Amino acid sequence: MTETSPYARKCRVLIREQGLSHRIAEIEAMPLDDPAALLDINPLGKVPALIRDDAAPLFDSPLICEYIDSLDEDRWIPKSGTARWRVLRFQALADGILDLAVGRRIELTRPEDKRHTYWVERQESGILRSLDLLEQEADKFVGAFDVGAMSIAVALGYLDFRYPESAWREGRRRLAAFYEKWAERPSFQSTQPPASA
Ligand SMILES: N[C@@H](CCC(=O)N[C@@H](CS)C(=O)NCC(=O)O)C(=O)O
Repeated sequence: MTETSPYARKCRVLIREQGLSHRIAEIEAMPLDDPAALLDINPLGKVPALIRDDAAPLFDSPLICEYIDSLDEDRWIPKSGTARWRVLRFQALADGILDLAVGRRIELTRPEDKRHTYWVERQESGILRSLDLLEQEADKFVGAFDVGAMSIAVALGYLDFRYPESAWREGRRRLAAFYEKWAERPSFQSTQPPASA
């Protein structure tokens, strides 16, 4: 994991919320350095990745969250029914916001003559449309403690971290109030990305 990765943060928050810190160790790996220890367990070269004692390593945060959730009685991903699809849908939307926000940041760090405004604008529009949908549907996840709500809070935290100038709260009162509550939780406080990164 890296402390700045929002995908890793989803897994780290879940580990804390489910009281599993004594069973899962967190090892720092910088994916862009291509460390052999990471490539050995995840050929995609991305974090997070999870080593298990008795089975193949896992990668991709939705899969790792599903695995972590299976280790505890208190389910943050319902096993079946409408609730399962609601939670997984919100996780997919939150992860999609992250994909767009991370992609946009990569695009913006290129030298100006190599940047594609088309992609930056497309990513921006996708983020804004998704935030609007979340504001509209807030009653479906506000007050819930599950992987869907948690992933949304992690995505909003990432916008604050990497786009401090973003006015995502404007016109999205319910989403802003939802995030404030999550940001106070010990699982969020102890997984804050370092201010200097
Ligand atoms: N879909 C993956 C995305 C993971 C991901 O893109 N992680 C970033 C760090 S924030 C990474 O490792 N990037 C290195 C790379 O793309 O080569 C997940 O949900 O875990």
